Amino acid sequence: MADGGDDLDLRSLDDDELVKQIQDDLYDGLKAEVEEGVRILLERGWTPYRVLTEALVGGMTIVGIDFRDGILFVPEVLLAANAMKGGMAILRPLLAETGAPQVGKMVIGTVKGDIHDIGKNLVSMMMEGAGFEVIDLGINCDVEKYIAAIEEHKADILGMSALLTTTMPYMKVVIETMVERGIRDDYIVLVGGAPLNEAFAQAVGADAYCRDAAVAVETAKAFMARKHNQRASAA
Ligand code: B1M
Repeated sequence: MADGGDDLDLRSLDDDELVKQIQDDLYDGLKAEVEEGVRILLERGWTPYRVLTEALVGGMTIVGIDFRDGILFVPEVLLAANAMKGGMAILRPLLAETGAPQVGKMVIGTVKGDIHDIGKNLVSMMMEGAGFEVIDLGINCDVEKYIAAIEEHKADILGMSALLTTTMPYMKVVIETMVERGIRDDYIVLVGGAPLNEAFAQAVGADAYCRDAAVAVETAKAFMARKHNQRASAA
Protein backbone atom coordinates (compact mmCIF):
# COMPACT_ATOMS: atom_id res chain seq x y z
CA MET A 1 0.00 0.00 0.00
CA ALA A 2 1.30 3.48 0.69
CA ASP A 3 4.90 4.17 1.59
CA GLY A 4 5.45 5.10 5.21
CA GLY A 5 4.34 8.65 4.55
CA ASP A 6 7.32 9.96 6.55
CA ASP A 7 7.46 13.27 4.73
CA LEU A 8 3.77 13.52 3.96
CA ASP A 9 1.96 16.41 5.64
CA LEU A 10 -1.36 14.84 6.62
CA ARG A 11 -2.85 18.29 7.16
CA SER A 12 -2.41 19.12 3.48
CA LEU A 13 -4.85 16.36 2.51
CA ASP A 14 -8.57 16.91 2.10
CA ASP A 15 -10.93 14.70 4.13
CA ASP A 16 -11.29 11.94 1.54
CA GLU A 17 -7.55 11.79 0.93
CA LEU A 18 -6.88 11.78 4.65
CA VAL A 19 -9.26 8.89 5.29
CA LYS A 20 -7.56 6.95 2.50
CA GLN A 21 -4.15 7.79 3.97
CA ILE A 22 -5.23 6.70 7.47
CA GLN A 23 -6.40 3.40 5.99
CA ASP A 24 -3.06 2.98 4.18
CA ASP A 25 -1.16 3.80 7.38
CA LEU A 26 -3.29 1.34 9.33
CA TYR A 27 -2.56 -1.29 6.71
CA ASP A 28 1.15 -0.55 7.11
CA GLY A 29 0.90 -0.66 10.92
CA LEU A 30 1.99 2.96 11.34
CA LYS A 31 0.44 3.69 14.71
CA ALA A 32 1.71 7.27 15.19
CA GLU A 33 0.48 8.27 11.72
CA VAL A 34 -2.94 6.71 12.32
CA GLU A 35 -3.20 8.56 15.63
CA GLU A 36 -2.26 11.85 13.97
CA GLY A 37 -4.81 11.30 11.21
CA VAL A 38 -7.53 10.57 13.75
CA ARG A 39 -6.71 13.77 15.64
CA ILE A 40 -6.85 15.84 12.45
CA LEU A 41 -10.27 14.47 11.47
CA LEU A 42 -11.55 15.27 14.97
CA GLU A 43 -10.13 18.80 14.72
CA ARG A 44 -12.01 19.16 11.44
CA GLY A 45 -15.26 18.47 13.26
CA TRP A 46 -15.76 14.80 12.42
CA THR A 47 -17.70 12.94 15.10
CA PRO A 48 -15.73 10.22 16.91
CA TYR A 49 -18.21 7.66 15.58
CA ARG A 50 -17.62 8.72 11.98
CA VAL A 51 -13.84 8.59 12.39
CA LEU A 52 -14.17 5.14 13.92
CA THR A 53 -16.39 3.63 11.29
CA GLU A 54 -15.13 5.31 8.12
CA ALA A 55 -11.40 5.56 8.76
CA LEU A 56 -10.50 2.82 11.26
CA VAL A 57 -13.04 0.07 10.64
CA GLY A 58 -12.82 0.77 6.92
CA GLY A 59 -9.05 0.31 7.11
CA MET A 60 -9.31 -2.90 9.09
CA THR A 61 -11.74 -4.30 6.54
CA ILE A 62 -9.06 -3.95 3.84
CA VAL A 63 -6.54 -5.66 6.14
CA GLY A 64 -9.03 -8.49 6.68
CA ILE A 65 -9.47 -9.07 2.96
CA ASP A 66 -5.72 -9.23 2.31
CA PHE A 67 -5.20 -11.47 5.34
CA ARG A 68 -7.82 -13.84 3.97
CA ASP A 69 -6.21 -13.79 0.53
CA GLY A 70 -2.74 -14.57 1.88
CA ILE A 71 -1.29 -11.15 1.00
CA LEU A 72 -0.80 -10.19 4.66
CA PHE A 73 0.39 -12.51 7.42
CA VAL A 74 -0.03 -12.59 11.19
CA PRO A 75 2.89 -10.23 12.07
CA GLU A 76 1.62 -7.55 9.68
CA VAL A 77 -1.95 -7.94 10.90
CA LEU A 78 -0.75 -7.59 14.49
CA LEU A 79 0.94 -4.31 13.58
CA ALA A 80 -2.24 -3.13 11.86
CA ALA A 81 -4.25 -4.13 14.93
CA ASN A 82 -1.86 -2.18 17.12
CA ALA A 83 -2.26 0.91 14.92
CA MET A 84 -6.03 0.49 15.06
CA LYS A 85 -5.90 0.32 18.85
CA GLY A 86 -3.88 3.56 18.92
CA GLY A 87 -6.65 5.32 17.03
CA MET A 88 -9.35 3.71 19.16
CA ALA A 89 -7.64 4.86 22.36
CA ILE A 90 -8.07 8.49 21.26
CA LEU A 91 -11.73 7.96 20.41
CA ARG A 92 -12.72 5.93 23.49
CA PRO A 93 -13.06 8.83 25.98
CA LEU A 94 -14.79 10.99 23.38
CA LEU A 95 -17.37 8.32 22.64
CA ALA A 96 -17.93 7.84 26.35
CA GLU A 97 -18.40 11.61 26.85
CA THR A 98 -21.31 11.73 24.44
CA GLY A 99 -23.04 9.05 26.50
CA ALA A 100 -26.37 9.31 28.20
CA PRO A 101 -26.94 8.50 31.89
CA GLN A 102 -26.25 4.87 32.74
CA VAL A 103 -28.83 2.63 31.12
CA GLY A 104 -27.52 -0.79 32.09
CA LYS A 105 -24.52 -2.93 32.82
CA MET A 106 -22.81 -5.32 30.43
CA VAL A 107 -20.10 -7.91 30.93
CA ILE A 108 -18.31 -8.69 27.68
CA GLY A 109 -15.44 -10.92 26.62
CA THR A 110 -14.02 -12.90 23.72
CA VAL A 111 -14.64 -16.62 24.12
CA LYS A 112 -12.15 -19.28 25.14
CA GLY A 113 -9.52 -20.10 22.53
CA ASP A 114 -9.99 -16.79 20.72
CA ILE A 115 -7.67 -13.81 21.00
CA HIS A 116 -9.38 -11.40 18.60
CA ASP A 117 -10.39 -8.34 20.56
CA ILE A 118 -10.69 -5.38 18.20
CA GLY A 119 -14.39 -5.87 17.49
CA LYS A 120 -15.15 -6.56 21.14
CA ASN A 121 -13.27 -3.41 22.16
CA LEU A 122 -15.25 -1.44 19.65
CA VAL A 123 -18.50 -2.79 21.02
CA SER A 124 -17.34 -1.88 24.55
CA MET A 125 -16.52 1.65 23.47
CA MET A 126 -19.82 2.17 21.72
CA MET A 127 -21.76 0.71 24.64
CA GLU A 128 -19.95 3.03 27.06
CA GLY A 129 -20.72 5.88 24.71
CA ALA A 130 -24.39 4.96 24.84
CA GLY A 131 -24.42 5.09 28.64
CA PHE A 132 -23.81 1.47 29.59
CA GLU A 133 -21.32 0.46 32.26
CA VAL A 134 -19.07 -2.13 30.63
CA ILE A 135 -16.98 -4.74 32.40
CA ASP A 136 -14.54 -6.02 29.80
CA LEU A 137 -13.11 -9.44 30.61
CA GLY A 138 -10.66 -9.40 27.71
CA ILE A 139 -9.91 -12.42 25.55
CA ASN A 140 -9.92 -16.20 25.96
CA CYS A 141 -12.75 -16.21 28.52
CA ASP A 142 -14.00 -19.51 29.84
CA VAL A 143 -17.46 -20.16 31.19
CA GLU A 144 -16.48 -19.73 34.83
CA LYS A 145 -14.99 -16.33 34.14
CA TYR A 146 -18.15 -15.15 32.40
CA ILE A 147 -20.46 -16.48 35.09
CA ALA A 148 -18.38 -15.16 37.98
CA ALA A 149 -18.37 -11.70 36.39
CA ILE A 150 -22.08 -11.45 35.60
CA GLU A 151 -22.91 -12.54 39.14
CA GLU A 152 -20.33 -10.34 40.86
CA HIS A 153 -21.26 -7.22 38.89
CA LYS A 154 -24.99 -7.96 38.79
CA ALA A 155 -24.91 -7.39 35.05
CA ASP A 156 -27.98 -6.96 32.89
CA ILE A 157 -26.27 -8.19 29.75
CA LEU A 158 -23.69 -10.80 28.88
CA GLY A 159 -21.91 -10.08 25.59
CA MET A 160 -19.74 -12.69 23.90
CA SER A 161 -17.51 -12.22 20.90
CA ALA A 162 -15.95 -14.87 18.63
CA LEU A 163 -14.07 -14.43 15.38
CA LEU A 164 -13.24 -18.02 14.58
CA THR A 165 -15.54 -20.75 13.36
CA THR A 166 -13.66 -23.04 15.75
CA THR A 167 -14.37 -20.88 18.83
CA MET A 168 -17.92 -19.70 18.20
CA PRO A 169 -19.47 -23.01 19.39
CA TYR A 170 -18.11 -22.20 22.85
CA MET A 171 -20.94 -19.70 23.23
CA LYS A 172 -23.28 -22.67 23.47
CA VAL A 173 -21.20 -24.09 26.33
CA VAL A 174 -21.59 -20.84 28.26
CA ILE A 175 -25.33 -20.55 27.65
CA GLU A 176 -25.98 -24.22 28.46
CA THR A 177 -24.06 -23.86 31.71
CA MET A 178 -26.20 -20.85 32.57
CA VAL A 179 -29.31 -22.93 31.88
CA GLU A 180 -28.00 -25.80 34.06
CA ARG A 181 -27.41 -23.38 36.92
CA GLY A 182 -30.87 -21.86 36.56
CA ILE A 183 -29.57 -18.36 35.81
CA ARG A 184 -30.06 -18.13 32.03
CA ASP A 185 -33.21 -16.04 32.24
CA ASP A 186 -31.62 -13.57 34.65
CA TYR A 187 -29.49 -12.10 31.87
CA ILE A 188 -29.80 -10.80 28.34
CA VAL A 189 -27.26 -12.68 26.22
CA LEU A 190 -25.99 -10.92 23.10
CA VAL A 191 -23.45 -12.45 20.74
CA GLY A 192 -21.38 -11.09 17.88
CA GLY A 193 -18.38 -11.62 15.65
CA ALA A 194 -17.78 -11.86 11.93
CA PRO A 195 -18.56 -15.58 11.41
CA LEU A 196 -21.85 -15.53 13.37
CA ASN A 197 -25.36 -14.92 12.12
CA GLU A 198 -28.88 -14.83 13.49
CA ALA A 199 -29.53 -18.51 12.93
CA PHE A 200 -26.42 -19.37 14.92
CA ALA A 201 -27.41 -17.06 17.77
CA GLN A 202 -30.82 -18.69 17.91
CA ALA A 203 -29.33 -22.18 17.77
CA VAL A 204 -27.04 -21.55 20.76
CA GLY A 205 -29.83 -19.95 22.77
CA ALA A 206 -28.67 -16.32 22.75
CA ASP A 207 -31.21 -13.51 22.89
CA ALA A 208 -29.81 -11.79 19.83
CA TYR A 209 -27.02 -11.61 17.28
CA CYS A 210 -25.42 -8.20 16.79
CA ARG A 211 -23.96 -7.61 13.35
CA ASP A 212 -21.83 -4.67 14.46
CA ALA A 213 -21.23 -2.33 17.36
CA ALA A 214 -24.03 0.04 16.42
CA VAL A 215 -26.49 -2.85 16.26
CA ALA A 216 -25.18 -4.08 19.62
CA VAL A 217 -26.04 -0.71 21.18
CA GLU A 218 -29.50 -0.58 19.63
CA THR A 219 -30.23 -4.19 20.59
CA ALA A 220 -29.01 -3.69 24.16
CA LYS A 221 -31.13 -0.56 24.54
CA ALA A 222 -34.22 -2.32 23.19
CA PHE A 223 -33.78 -5.24 25.59
CA MET A 224 -33.18 -2.91 28.52
CA ALA A 225 -36.35 -0.96 27.69
CA ARG A 226 -38.29 -4.23 27.60
CA LYS A 227 -36.79 -5.26 30.96
CA HIS A 228 -37.79 -1.95 32.56
CA ASN A 229 -41.31 -2.22 31.15
CA GLN A 230 -41.67 -5.76 32.53
CA ARG A 231 -40.52 -4.56 35.95
CA ALA A 232 -42.94 -1.63 35.85
CA SER A 233 -45.93 -3.78 34.91
CA ALA A 234 -45.04 -6.36 37.58
CA ALA A 235 -44.94 -3.66 40.28
CO1 B1M B 1 -7.45 -13.51 12.74
N1 B1M B 1 -8.74 -14.46 11.64
N2 B1M B 1 -6.56 -15.18 13.19
N3 B1M B 1 -6.15 -12.39 13.65
N4 B1M B 1 -8.28 -12.02 11.93
C1 B1M B 1 -9.85 -13.69 11.07
C2 B1M B 1 -11.04 -13.69 12.02
C3 B1M B 1 -10.12 -14.47 9.72
C4 B1M B 1 -11.56 -14.33 9.21
C5 B1M B 1 -9.08 -14.02 8.67
C6 B1M B 1 -9.29 -14.67 7.34
O1 B1M B 1 -8.89 -15.79 7.14
N5 B1M B 1 -9.90 -13.95 6.43
C7 B1M B 1 -9.74 -15.93 10.12
C8 B1M B 1 -10.87 -16.78 10.70
C9 B1M B 1 -11.35 -17.85 9.73
C10 B1M B 1 -12.44 -18.64 10.32
O2 B1M B 1 -12.48 -19.03 11.45
N6 B1M B 1 -13.43 -18.89 9.49
C11 B1M B 1 -8.64 -15.68 11.14
C12 B1M B 1 -7.67 -16.65 11.53
C13 B1M B 1 -7.69 -17.95 10.76
C14 B1M B 1 -6.72 -16.40 12.54
C15 B1M B 1 -5.65 -17.36 13.08
C16 B1M B 1 -6.10 -18.82 13.26
C17 B1M B 1 -4.45 -17.21 12.11
C18 B1M B 1 -3.29 -18.12 12.39
O3 B1M B 1 -2.73 -18.12 13.44
N7 B1M B 1 -2.98 -18.87 11.37
C19 B1M B 1 -5.28 -16.71 14.42
C20 B1M B 1 -6.18 -17.21 15.58
C21 B1M B 1 -5.70 -16.79 16.93
C22 B1M B 1 -6.72 -17.11 18.00
O4 B1M B 1 -7.63 -16.35 18.24
N8 B1M B 1 -6.58 -18.26 18.65
C23 B1M B 1 -5.57 -15.28 14.11
C24 B1M B 1 -4.88 -14.22 14.69
C25 B1M B 1 -5.12 -12.89 14.40
C26 B1M B 1 -4.24 -11.75 14.92
C27 B1M B 1 -3.70 -11.98 16.32
C28 B1M B 1 -3.10 -11.59 13.95
C29 B1M B 1 -5.21 -10.52 14.76
C30 B1M B 1 -6.03 -10.21 16.03
C31 B1M B 1 -5.52 -9.01 16.75
C32 B1M B 1 -6.51 -8.56 17.81
O5 B1M B 1 -7.71 -8.71 17.70
N9 B1M B 1 -5.96 -7.98 18.83
C33 B1M B 1 -6.18 -11.04 13.71
C34 B1M B 1 -7.04 -10.19 12.94
C35 B1M B 1 -6.86 -8.70 13.15
C36 B1M B 1 -8.01 -10.71 12.06
C37 B1M B 1 -8.89 -9.95 11.05
C38 B1M B 1 -7.98 -9.55 9.88
C39 B1M B 1 -9.60 -8.71 11.51
C40 B1M B 1 -10.51 -8.92 12.72
C41 B1M B 1 -10.95 -7.56 13.17
O6 B1M B 1 -10.38 -7.01 14.09
N10 B1M B 1 -11.92 -6.98 12.44
C42 B1M B 1 -9.96 -11.07 10.67
C43 B1M B 1 -10.51 -10.93 9.26
C44 B1M B 1 -11.88 -10.31 9.24
O7 B1M B 1 -12.64 -10.37 10.20
N11 B1M B 1 -12.23 -9.75 8.14
C45 B1M B 1 -9.30 -12.31 11.11
C46 B1M B 1 -12.38 -5.62 12.69
C47 B1M B 1 -13.47 -5.63 13.75
C48 B1M B 1 -13.94 -4.21 13.95
O8 B1M B 1 -14.55 -6.40 13.26
O9 B1M B 1 -14.11 -8.26 14.90
O10 B1M B 1 -15.90 -8.50 13.12
P1 B1M B 1 -15.14 -7.66 14.06
O11 B1M B 1 -16.18 -6.99 15.06
C49 B1M B 1 -17.38 -6.34 14.65
C50 B1M B 1 -18.59 -7.28 14.55
O12 B1M B 1 -18.25 -8.61 14.26
C51 B1M B 1 -19.31 -7.09 15.85
O13 B1M B 1 -19.08 -5.73 16.14
C52 B1M B 1 -17.73 -5.41 15.80
C53 B1M B 1 -17.64 -3.94 15.51
O14 B1M B 1 -18.52 -3.51 14.52
N12 B1M B 1 -18.91 -7.85 17.05
C54 B1M B 1 -19.74 -7.95 18.12
C55 B1M B 1 -17.76 -8.50 17.35
N13 B1M B 1 -17.81 -8.99 18.58
C56 B1M B 1 -19.02 -8.68 19.09
C57 B1M B 1 -19.59 -8.96 20.33
C58 B1M B 1 -20.86 -8.49 20.59
C59 B1M B 1 -21.57 -7.77 19.62
C60 B1M B 1 -21.02 -7.49 18.38
O15 B1M B 1 -21.36 -8.79 21.79
C61 B1M B 1 -22.56 -8.28 22.15
